[in-house]
Amino acid sequence: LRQRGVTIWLTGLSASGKSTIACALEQHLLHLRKFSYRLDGDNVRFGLNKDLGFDEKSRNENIRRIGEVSKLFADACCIAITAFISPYRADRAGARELHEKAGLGFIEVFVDAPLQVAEQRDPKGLYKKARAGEIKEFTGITAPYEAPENPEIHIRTDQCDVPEAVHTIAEYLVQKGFI
Ligand code: GGZ
Repeated sequence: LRQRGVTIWLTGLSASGKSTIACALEQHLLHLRKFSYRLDGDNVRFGLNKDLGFDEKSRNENIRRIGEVSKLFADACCIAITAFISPYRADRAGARELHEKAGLGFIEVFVDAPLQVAEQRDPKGLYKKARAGEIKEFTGITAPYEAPENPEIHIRTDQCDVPEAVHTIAEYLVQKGFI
């Protein structure tokens, strides 16, 4: 039986917990011997998308390309996990449409931490820099984040830990027959 291709699309503010959850989910799937691949800033923004910045047009293009690449992974019967802010609803809808038109699964996961919580975490000091005006167009501060209205999964990272988040996503995958 071939694995059904699907993309698990994590969206949320900087420091909301996307990368942490994506890594833990990838580990979990690895233990189950499921073929998965994680796309995040480290392997996309420094390679394929190194020509792109953070203005609105660049983010649109960033997400368009990631949508196409994750679709290719899903088409290869992989479980693609993407961890990008993806702040614009229309861009996420575009990625979803690409998958659905190709008969591939698309699971939008809202990794939800209140701005105040994300800003308190500030693991890289980026919020502080944004408040000081040292980073322009910073999501949540000086650039928009359009929260999902109907995500398949909604995870509140200020109310649950990483294993719980992974469990929620894995349960959904089982329920829908992806794993
Ligand atoms: C938001 C920024 C910015 C600006 C640099 N706004 O917390 P991080 O550091 O590790 O993750 C953030 C990452 C966001 O890149 P994405 O490709 O996920 O963004 S988008 O989907 O909107 O295209 C943050 C860092 O890059 N970063 N400048 N201005 N985040």
